[in-house]
Amino acid sequence: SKICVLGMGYIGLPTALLFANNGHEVVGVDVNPKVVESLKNGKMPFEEEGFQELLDNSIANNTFRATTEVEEANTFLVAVPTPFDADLKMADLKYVISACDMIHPHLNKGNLVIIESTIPPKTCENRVRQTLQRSGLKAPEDFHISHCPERAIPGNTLYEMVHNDRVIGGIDKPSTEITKELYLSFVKGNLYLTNNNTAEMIKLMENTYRDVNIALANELAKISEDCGINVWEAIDIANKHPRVNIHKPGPGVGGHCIAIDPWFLTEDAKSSGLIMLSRQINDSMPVHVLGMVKEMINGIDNPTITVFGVAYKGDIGDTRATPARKFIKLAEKEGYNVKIYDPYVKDFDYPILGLNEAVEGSDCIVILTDHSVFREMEPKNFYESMSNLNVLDTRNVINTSYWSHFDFNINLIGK
Ligand code: SAJ
Repeated sequence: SKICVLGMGYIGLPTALLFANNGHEVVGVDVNPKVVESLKNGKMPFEEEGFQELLDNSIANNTFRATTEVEEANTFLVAVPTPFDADLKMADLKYVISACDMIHPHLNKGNLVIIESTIPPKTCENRVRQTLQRSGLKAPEDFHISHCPERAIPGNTLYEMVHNDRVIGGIDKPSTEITKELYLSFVKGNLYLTNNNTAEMIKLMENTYRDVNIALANELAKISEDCGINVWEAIDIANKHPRVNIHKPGPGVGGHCIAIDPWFLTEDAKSSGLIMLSRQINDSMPVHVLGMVKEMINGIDNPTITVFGVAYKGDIGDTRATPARKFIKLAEKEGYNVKIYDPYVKDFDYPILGLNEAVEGSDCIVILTDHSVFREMEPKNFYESMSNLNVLDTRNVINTSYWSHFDFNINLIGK
Protein backbone atom coordinates (compact mmCIF):
# COMPACT_ATOMS: atom_id res chain seq x y z
CA SER A 1 0.00 0.00 0.00
CA LYS A 2 1.03 3.63 -0.30
CA ILE A 3 2.07 5.54 2.84
CA CYS A 4 2.65 9.27 3.05
CA VAL A 5 4.88 10.11 6.06
CA LEU A 6 4.84 13.72 7.28
CA GLY A 7 7.99 14.83 9.08
CA MET A 8 11.41 13.54 7.97
CA GLY A 9 13.09 13.91 11.37
CA TYR A 10 14.59 11.47 13.86
CA ILE A 11 11.43 9.33 13.93
CA GLY A 12 9.54 9.98 10.68
CA LEU A 13 12.43 9.25 8.34
CA PRO A 14 13.55 5.99 10.01
CA THR A 15 9.91 4.83 10.12
CA ALA A 16 9.40 5.76 6.46
CA LEU A 17 12.52 3.84 5.45
CA LEU A 18 11.47 0.74 7.40
CA PHE A 19 8.10 0.73 5.63
CA ALA A 20 9.80 1.37 2.27
CA ASN A 21 12.07 -1.63 2.81
CA ASN A 22 9.20 -3.89 3.85
CA GLY A 23 6.77 -3.92 1.01
CA HIS A 24 5.27 -0.43 0.93
CA GLU A 25 5.49 2.52 -1.41
CA VAL A 26 6.46 5.51 0.74
CA VAL A 27 6.38 9.25 0.10
CA GLY A 28 8.37 11.24 2.68
CA VAL A 29 7.13 14.80 3.19
CA ASP A 30 8.95 17.62 4.94
CA VAL A 31 8.31 21.35 4.89
CA ASN A 32 12.06 21.99 5.03
CA PRO A 33 13.34 21.98 1.41
CA LYS A 34 16.92 21.34 2.60
CA VAL A 35 15.88 18.02 4.16
CA VAL A 36 14.00 17.02 1.01
CA GLU A 37 16.96 18.06 -1.17
CA SER A 38 19.34 15.94 0.90
CA LEU A 39 17.04 12.91 0.61
CA LYS A 40 16.63 13.44 -3.13
CA ASN A 41 20.42 13.32 -3.35
CA GLY A 42 20.31 10.02 -1.49
CA LYS A 43 21.87 11.40 1.70
CA MET A 44 20.56 11.03 5.26
CA PRO A 45 20.07 14.54 6.72
CA PHE A 46 21.30 13.25 10.11
CA GLU A 47 23.36 10.29 11.28
CA GLU A 48 21.69 7.20 12.70
CA GLU A 49 23.24 3.78 12.30
CA GLY A 50 21.89 1.56 9.54
CA PHE A 51 19.59 4.04 7.83
CA GLN A 52 21.88 5.23 5.01
CA GLU A 53 21.79 1.68 3.69
CA LEU A 54 17.98 1.51 3.96
CA LEU A 55 17.78 4.82 2.10
CA ASP A 56 20.11 3.55 -0.66
CA ASN A 57 18.03 0.35 -1.04
CA SER A 58 14.67 2.09 -1.14
CA ILE A 59 15.87 4.61 -3.73
CA ALA A 60 17.32 1.79 -5.86
CA ASN A 61 14.04 -0.16 -5.59
CA ASN A 62 11.92 2.91 -6.20
CA THR A 63 9.96 2.46 -2.96
CA PHE A 64 10.82 5.82 -1.37
CA ARG A 65 10.87 9.39 -2.55
CA ALA A 66 10.96 12.73 -0.73
CA THR A 67 8.88 15.81 -1.47
CA THR A 68 7.57 18.98 0.17
CA GLU A 69 3.93 18.30 -0.81
CA VAL A 70 1.42 15.82 0.60
CA GLU A 71 -0.29 13.60 -1.96
CA GLU A 72 -3.06 10.99 -1.97
CA ALA A 73 -2.21 7.72 -0.24
CA ASN A 74 -3.83 4.85 1.66
CA THR A 75 -2.18 5.85 4.92
CA PHE A 76 -0.88 9.15 6.29
CA LEU A 77 1.61 8.96 9.14
CA VAL A 78 2.38 12.09 11.20
CA ALA A 79 5.78 12.20 12.92
CA VAL A 80 6.39 15.91 13.46
CA PRO A 81 7.74 17.46 16.68
CA THR A 82 5.48 18.52 19.55
CA PRO A 83 7.42 21.34 21.19
CA PHE A 84 6.82 22.47 24.73
CA ASP A 85 5.39 25.95 25.08
CA ALA A 86 7.42 27.13 28.08
CA ASP A 87 5.22 30.18 28.73
CA LEU A 88 1.95 28.29 28.84
CA LYS A 89 3.50 25.06 30.18
CA MET A 90 1.55 23.15 27.53
CA ALA A 91 2.19 21.03 24.50
CA ASP A 92 2.42 23.18 21.39
CA LEU A 93 0.35 21.29 18.81
CA LYS A 94 1.00 23.66 15.90
CA TYR A 95 3.05 21.18 13.84
CA VAL A 96 0.66 18.28 14.44
CA ILE A 97 -2.31 20.42 13.44
CA SER A 98 -0.58 21.90 10.40
CA ALA A 99 0.31 18.35 9.30
CA CYS A 100 -3.40 17.40 9.59
CA ASP A 101 -4.23 20.55 7.62
CA MET A 102 -1.88 19.39 4.87
CA ILE A 103 -3.53 15.94 4.87
CA HIS A 104 -7.25 16.72 4.75
CA PRO A 105 -7.41 17.99 1.14
CA HIS A 106 -6.00 14.60 0.05
CA LEU A 107 -8.05 12.42 2.38
CA ASN A 108 -10.30 9.75 0.82
CA LYS A 109 -12.83 7.30 2.18
CA GLY A 110 -11.19 4.31 3.88
CA ASN A 111 -7.86 6.08 4.50
CA LEU A 112 -5.94 5.70 7.77
CA VAL A 113 -4.21 8.57 9.61
CA ILE A 114 -1.63 7.56 12.23
CA ILE A 115 -0.20 10.02 14.73
CA GLU A 116 3.22 8.97 16.02
CA SER A 117 4.06 12.39 17.49
CA THR A 118 3.77 12.59 21.28
CA ILE A 119 0.48 14.28 22.21
CA PRO A 120 -1.59 14.92 25.35
CA PRO A 121 -4.50 12.54 26.07
CA LYS A 122 -7.59 13.11 23.88
CA THR A 123 -5.71 14.97 21.13
CA CYS A 124 -6.59 12.34 18.48
CA GLU A 125 -10.22 12.27 19.50
CA ASN A 126 -10.61 16.05 19.55
CA ARG A 127 -8.26 18.33 17.61
CA VAL A 128 -6.81 15.78 15.22
CA ARG A 129 -10.23 14.45 14.32
CA GLN A 130 -11.76 17.93 13.95
CA THR A 131 -8.94 19.12 11.70
CA LEU A 132 -9.11 16.05 9.45
CA GLN A 133 -12.90 16.33 9.21
CA ARG A 134 -12.40 19.59 7.28
CA SER A 135 -12.10 17.14 4.39
CA GLY A 136 -15.89 16.70 4.62
CA LEU A 137 -15.40 13.08 5.73
CA LYS A 138 -16.30 11.84 9.21
CA ALA A 139 -14.22 9.68 11.57
CA PRO A 140 -14.55 6.85 12.35
CA GLU A 141 -17.39 6.39 9.83
CA ASP A 142 -15.43 7.38 6.69
CA PHE A 143 -11.77 7.18 7.65
CA HIS A 144 -9.58 5.77 10.44
CA ILE A 145 -7.41 7.49 13.05
CA SER A 146 -4.96 5.91 15.47
CA HIS A 147 -2.13 6.80 17.78
CA CYS A 148 1.02 4.68 17.66
CA PRO A 149 3.62 6.48 19.76
CA GLU A 150 7.25 5.95 18.86
CA ARG A 151 9.39 4.52 21.67
CA ALA A 152 12.78 4.03 20.04
CA ILE A 153 15.79 5.57 21.72
CA PRO A 154 18.09 7.92 19.75
CA GLY A 155 21.41 6.19 19.04
CA ASN A 156 19.79 2.75 18.77
CA THR A 157 16.78 3.67 16.64
CA LEU A 158 16.99 0.91 14.03
CA TYR A 159 17.19 -1.92 16.54
CA GLU A 160 14.51 -0.49 18.83
CA MET A 161 12.07 0.39 16.03
CA VAL A 162 12.15 -3.20 14.87
CA HIS A 163 12.38 -5.03 18.21
CA ASN A 164 10.54 -2.89 20.77
CA ASP A 165 6.96 -3.62 21.66
CA ARG A 166 4.51 -1.01 20.41
CA VAL A 167 1.26 0.43 21.62
CA ILE A 168 -1.54 1.02 19.11
CA GLY A 169 -4.70 2.87 20.03
CA GLY A 170 -7.34 3.56 17.39
CA ILE A 171 -10.32 5.83 17.51
CA ASP A 172 -12.33 2.62 17.08
CA LYS A 173 -11.54 -1.12 16.79
CA PRO A 174 -11.19 -1.21 12.97
CA SER A 175 -8.70 1.72 13.16
CA THR A 176 -6.65 -0.23 15.70
CA GLU A 177 -6.76 -3.44 13.63
CA ILE A 178 -5.65 -1.96 10.31
CA THR A 179 -2.86 -0.02 12.05
CA LYS A 180 -1.68 -3.28 13.58
CA GLU A 181 -1.60 -5.00 10.16
CA LEU A 182 0.57 -2.17 8.83
CA TYR A 183 3.18 -2.26 11.62
CA LEU A 184 3.38 -6.06 11.41
CA SER A 185 5.30 -5.49 8.17
CA PHE A 186 8.48 -4.63 10.11
CA VAL A 187 7.89 -4.75 13.90
CA LYS A 188 9.17 -7.93 15.58
CA GLY A 189 8.08 -6.89 19.11
CA ASN A 190 4.58 -7.34 20.52
CA LEU A 191 1.83 -4.99 19.43
CA TYR A 192 -0.40 -4.02 22.35
CA LEU A 193 -3.84 -2.86 21.31
CA THR A 194 -5.91 -0.29 23.18
CA ASN A 195 -7.93 2.87 22.48
CA ASN A 196 -6.33 6.14 21.41
CA ASN A 197 -6.71 8.05 24.69
CA THR A 198 -4.99 5.25 26.57
CA ALA A 199 -2.19 5.02 23.98
CA GLU A 200 -1.55 8.76 24.36
CA MET A 201 -1.44 8.36 28.14
CA ILE A 202 0.91 5.35 28.05
CA LYS A 203 3.58 7.19 26.10
CA LEU A 204 3.52 10.12 28.53
CA MET A 205 3.50 7.80 31.55
CA GLU A 206 6.65 6.02 30.36
CA ASN A 207 8.71 9.17 29.99
CA THR A 208 7.28 10.66 33.19
CA TYR A 209 8.19 7.49 35.08
CA ARG A 210 11.77 7.98 33.95
CA ASP A 211 11.84 11.68 34.81
CA VAL A 212 10.43 11.17 38.30
CA ASN A 213 12.80 8.27 38.92
CA ILE A 214 15.81 10.36 37.80
CA ALA A 215 14.64 13.18 40.09
CA LEU A 216 14.58 10.72 42.96
CA ALA A 217 18.13 9.63 42.11
CA ASN A 218 19.24 13.27 42.00
CA GLU A 219 17.67 13.97 45.36
CA LEU A 220 19.30 10.87 46.84
CA ALA A 221 22.63 12.07 45.42
CA LYS A 222 22.34 15.41 47.21
CA ILE A 223 21.36 13.75 50.48
CA SER A 224 24.27 11.33 50.14
CA GLU A 225 26.68 14.24 49.58
CA ASP A 226 25.53 15.73 52.88
CA CYS A 227 25.93 12.40 54.69
CA GLY A 228 29.29 11.46 53.17
CA ILE A 229 27.86 8.40 51.43
CA ASN A 230 28.65 7.29 47.87
CA VAL A 231 25.20 7.25 46.24
CA TRP A 232 26.42 5.20 43.27
CA GLU A 233 27.47 2.34 45.49
CA ALA A 234 24.24 2.63 47.48
CA ILE A 235 22.01 2.63 44.36
CA ASP A 236 23.92 -0.27 42.90
CA ILE A 237 23.27 -2.42 45.95
CA ALA A 238 19.67 -1.19 46.47
CA ASN A 239 18.92 -2.18 42.85
CA LYS A 240 19.84 -5.78 43.63
CA HIS A 241 16.46 -5.87 45.38
CA PRO A 242 13.98 -7.52 42.98
CA ARG A 243 11.49 -4.65 43.22
CA VAL A 244 13.84 -1.63 43.20
CA ASN A 245 15.12 0.17 40.10
CA ILE A 246 16.53 3.57 41.02
CA HIS A 247 17.89 5.50 38.05
CA LYS A 248 21.20 7.36 37.80
CA PRO A 249 21.83 10.84 39.14
CA GLY A 250 23.50 13.33 36.81
CA PRO A 251 23.73 16.97 35.70
CA GLY A 252 20.05 17.07 34.68
CA VAL A 253 17.75 15.62 32.06
CA GLY A 254 18.14 16.48 28.38
CA GLY A 255 16.80 15.29 25.06
CA HIS A 256 13.58 16.08 23.33
CA CYS A 257 11.31 13.76 25.34
CA ILE A 258 11.89 13.12 29.02
CA ALA A 259 12.24 16.80 29.97
CA ILE A 260 9.13 17.77 28.00
CA ASP A 261 6.54 15.02 28.08
CA PRO A 262 5.74 15.24 31.82
CA TRP A 263 4.38 18.75 31.19
CA PHE A 264 1.84 17.32 28.73
CA LEU A 265 0.35 15.34 31.60
CA THR A 266 0.18 18.29 33.96
CA GLU A 267 -1.21 20.93 31.59
CA ASP A 268 -4.84 20.40 32.62
CA ALA A 269 -4.50 18.08 35.60
CA LYS A 270 -5.96 19.23 38.87
CA SER A 271 -3.18 17.66 40.90
CA SER A 272 0.33 17.14 39.61
CA GLY A 273 2.64 18.04 42.49
CA LEU A 274 5.02 15.11 42.19
CA ILE A 275 5.49 15.39 38.43
CA MET A 276 6.16 19.13 38.49
CA LEU A 277 8.47 18.87 41.49
CA SER A 278 10.49 16.21 39.68
CA ARG A 279 10.84 18.51 36.68
CA GLN A 280 12.05 21.24 38.98
CA ILE A 281 14.59 18.96 40.72
CA ASN A 282 16.04 17.80 37.40
CA ASP A 283 16.12 21.31 35.94
CA SER A 284 18.00 22.58 38.98
CA MET A 285 20.84 20.05 38.68
CA PRO A 286 23.11 22.36 36.62
CA VAL A 287 22.93 24.82 39.54
CA HIS A 288 23.97 22.05 41.91
CA VAL A 289 26.87 21.07 39.64
CA LEU A 290 28.04 24.68 39.47
CA GLY A 291 27.99 24.81 43.28
CA MET A 292 30.31 21.80 43.38
CA VAL A 293 32.67 23.41 40.85
CA LYS A 294 32.72 26.63 42.86
CA GLU A 295 33.89 24.77 45.95
CA MET A 296 36.59 22.97 44.01
CA ILE A 297 38.13 26.07 42.47
CA ASN A 298 37.51 28.41 45.37
CA GLY A 299 40.26 31.05 45.58
CA ILE A 300 41.48 30.71 41.99
CA ASP A 301 41.62 34.04 40.20
CA ASN A 302 39.89 34.31 36.80
CA PRO A 303 39.31 30.54 36.53
CA THR A 304 39.03 28.47 33.37
CA ILE A 305 36.92 25.32 33.38
CA THR A 306 36.68 22.63 30.72
CA VAL A 307 33.40 20.88 30.01
CA PHE A 308 33.80 17.27 28.81
CA GLY A 309 30.65 16.32 26.91
CA VAL A 310 27.79 18.54 25.83
CA ALA A 311 25.65 15.84 24.19
CA TYR A 312 22.50 15.21 26.21
CA LYS A 313 23.63 11.65 26.85
CA GLY A 314 26.48 9.25 26.17
CA ASP A 315 27.84 8.13 22.81
CA ILE A 316 25.64 10.33 20.64
CA GLY A 317 26.19 13.77 19.12
CA ASP A 318 22.70 15.02 19.94
CA THR A 319 22.59 18.24 22.03
CA ARG A 320 18.81 18.81 22.09
CA ALA A 321 17.84 20.31 25.46
CA THR A 322 21.17 19.25 26.93
CA PRO A 323 21.68 20.31 30.58
CA ALA A 324 25.21 21.33 29.51
CA ARG A 325 23.76 24.49 27.95
CA LYS A 326 22.34 25.73 31.25
CA PHE A 327 25.52 24.76 33.11
CA ILE A 328 27.73 26.68 30.66
CA LYS A 329 25.51 29.76 30.88
CA LEU A 330 25.61 29.66 34.69
CA ALA A 331 29.39 29.21 34.68
CA GLU A 332 29.84 32.18 32.33
CA LYS A 333 27.58 34.24 34.55
CA GLU A 334 29.87 33.34 37.43
CA GLY A 335 32.74 34.85 35.43
CA TYR A 336 34.41 31.57 34.44
CA ASN A 337 36.13 31.10 31.14
CA VAL A 338 34.52 27.94 29.68
CA LYS A 339 36.13 25.64 27.10
CA ILE A 340 34.40 22.63 25.61
CA TYR A 341 35.50 19.19 24.43
CA ASP A 342 33.08 16.65 22.96
CA PRO A 343 34.35 14.15 20.39
CA TYR A 344 30.78 13.26 19.29
CA VAL A 345 29.28 16.71 18.79
CA LYS A 346 29.83 18.54 15.50
CA ASP A 347 27.58 21.55 15.92
CA PHE A 348 26.92 23.49 19.10
CA ASP A 349 26.17 27.05 20.20
CA TYR A 350 29.74 27.26 21.57
CA PRO A 351 32.97 26.25 19.82
CA ILE A 352 33.99 22.64 20.34
CA LEU A 353 37.75 22.40 20.78
CA GLY A 354 40.28 19.61 20.37
CA LEU A 355 41.26 17.85 23.60
CA ASN A 356 44.63 19.59 24.05
CA GLU A 357 43.32 23.05 23.38
CA ALA A 358 40.31 22.48 25.66
CA VAL A 359 42.35 21.49 28.73
CA GLU A 360 45.24 23.94 28.32
CA GLY A 361 45.30 26.35 31.25
CA SER A 362 42.18 24.73 32.76
CA ASP A 363 41.53 24.77 36.50
CA CYS A 364 38.84 22.08 36.49
CA ILE A 365 37.46 19.46 34.10
CA VAL A 366 33.70 18.98 34.48
CA ILE A 367 32.36 15.78 32.95
CA LEU A 368 28.74 16.24 31.92
CA THR A 369 28.17 13.34 29.49
CA ASP A 370 28.80 9.62 29.91
CA HIS A 371 30.62 9.07 26.61
CA SER A 372 32.50 5.74 26.65
CA VAL A 373 35.74 7.49 25.62
CA PHE A 374 35.77 9.16 29.04
CA ARG A 375 35.78 5.76 30.73
CA GLU A 376 39.13 4.85 29.27
CA MET A 377 40.60 8.33 29.33
CA GLU A 378 43.96 8.80 31.07
CA PRO A 379 45.14 12.35 31.72
CA LYS A 380 48.83 11.50 31.23
CA ASN A 381 49.14 13.29 27.88
CA PHE A 382 47.52 16.54 28.92
CA TYR A 383 47.62 17.06 32.68
CA GLU A 384 50.85 19.08 32.52
CA SER A 385 49.19 21.81 30.46
CA MET A 386 46.45 22.33 33.05
CA SER A 387 46.77 25.11 35.64
CA ASN A 388 45.10 23.17 38.46
CA LEU A 389 44.33 19.46 38.62
CA ASN A 390 40.61 19.25 39.44
CA VAL A 391 38.03 16.94 37.91
CA LEU A 392 34.32 16.76 38.69
CA ASP A 393 32.50 13.71 37.34
CA THR A 394 28.70 14.14 37.23
CA ARG A 395 28.17 10.74 35.55
CA ASN A 396 30.40 8.41 37.52
CA VAL A 397 32.16 7.58 34.28
CA ILE A 398 35.92 8.10 34.77
CA ASN A 399 38.31 5.50 36.08
CA THR A 400 39.44 7.38 39.19
CA SER A 401 42.67 5.42 39.57
CA TYR A 402 43.88 6.83 36.21
CA TRP A 403 43.36 10.35 37.54
CA SER A 404 44.47 9.97 41.15
CA HIS A 405 47.77 8.66 39.78
CA PHE A 406 48.48 12.24 38.62
CA ASP A 407 47.27 13.74 41.91
CA PHE A 408 43.98 15.08 40.59
CA ASN A 409 41.53 16.36 43.14
CA ILE A 410 38.54 14.19 42.13
CA ASN A 411 34.94 14.92 42.95
CA LEU A 412 31.87 12.86 42.06
CA ILE A 413 28.25 13.93 42.12
CA GLY A 414 26.50 12.09 44.96
CA LYS A 415 29.59 11.36 46.98
N1 SAJ B 1 19.31 10.27 32.43
C1 SAJ B 1 19.76 10.38 33.74
N2 SAJ B 1 19.71 9.27 34.54
C2 SAJ B 1 19.23 8.07 34.09
C3 SAJ B 1 18.75 7.97 32.78
C4 SAJ B 1 18.79 9.09 31.97
O1 SAJ B 1 20.21 11.44 34.18
O2 SAJ B 1 19.22 7.13 34.89
C5 SAJ B 1 19.31 11.44 31.55
C6 SAJ B 1 20.12 11.23 30.29
O3 SAJ B 1 21.46 11.50 30.50
C7 SAJ B 1 19.47 12.20 29.35
C8 SAJ B 1 18.00 12.16 29.77
O4 SAJ B 1 18.00 11.63 31.08
O5 SAJ B 1 19.96 13.52 29.53
C9 SAJ B 1 17.11 11.34 28.88
O6 SAJ B 1 17.75 10.17 28.45
P1 SAJ B 1 17.04 8.76 28.28
O7 SAJ B 1 18.06 7.79 27.88
O8 SAJ B 1 16.27 8.45 29.51
O9 SAJ B 1 15.93 8.97 27.19
P2 SAJ B 1 15.80 9.61 25.70
O10 SAJ B 1 15.26 10.99 25.87
O11 SAJ B 1 17.00 9.45 24.89
O12 SAJ B 1 14.64 8.64 25.11
C10 SAJ B 1 13.44 8.44 25.83
C11 SAJ B 1 13.14 6.93 25.92
N3 SAJ B 1 12.05 6.71 26.85
C12 SAJ B 1 12.11 5.78 27.83
O13 SAJ B 1 13.08 5.09 28.01
C13 SAJ B 1 10.89 5.61 28.69
C14 SAJ B 1 12.78 6.39 24.55
O14 SAJ B 1 12.38 5.04 24.64
C15 SAJ B 1 11.65 7.23 23.92
O15 SAJ B 1 11.35 6.78 22.62
C16 SAJ B 1 12.12 8.66 23.85
O16 SAJ B 1 12.39 9.13 25.18
C17 SAJ B 1 11.02 9.50 23.22
O17 SAJ B 1 11.18 9.88 22.06
O18 SAJ B 1 10.00 9.72 23.88
